[in-house]
Amino acid sequence: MSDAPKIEQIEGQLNAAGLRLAIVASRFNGFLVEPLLQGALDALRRMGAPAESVTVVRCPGAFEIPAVARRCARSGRYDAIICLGVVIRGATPHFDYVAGEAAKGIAQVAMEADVPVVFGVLTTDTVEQAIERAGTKAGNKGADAAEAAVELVSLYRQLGQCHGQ
Ligand code: INI
Repeated sequence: MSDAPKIEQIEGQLNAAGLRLAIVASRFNGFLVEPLLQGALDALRRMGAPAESVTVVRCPGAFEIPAVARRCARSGRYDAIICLGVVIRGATPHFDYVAGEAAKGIAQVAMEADVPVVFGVLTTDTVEQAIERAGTKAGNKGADAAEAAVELVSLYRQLGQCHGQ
């Protein structure tokens, strides 16, 4: 038996049973956002959230995701918001504005919301890199985002920072 003091550890559980979840999915690069969405839905189902507990909210592009996510968070209807989109670098600086605003905006919403708001937006240099992260070589970032959301709901509840707590 060690005499070392026991360190308190708090971590979230991956149990989505009973949770109400919103997925904000942008339509731009839809052929890549769709596998992210399917990955997220599959992960949620495996964690115990049936399809009826999930609402998919569509928006035009990644630039619009933060404003839509903010409204979802403020509605009080959801235990977590999962943001999904794909931004691919082009020949102009447009990418930097769209990707930057999406990342900054989602982070801002996450900081002010009472519920977890997670970033499942791919920002890549090429279509190939996005394909790799949308359910092929490098996993599925939609599924990863869904797991992060469910873990954070549990964590926030333990920390007493979730709405209704
Ligand atoms: N939106 C994306 O989601 N991904 C992109 O790669 C992208 N590019 O490259 O232009 C993009 N643009 C649209 C943007 O998100 C807004 O919907 C549009 O500017 C209207 O506000």
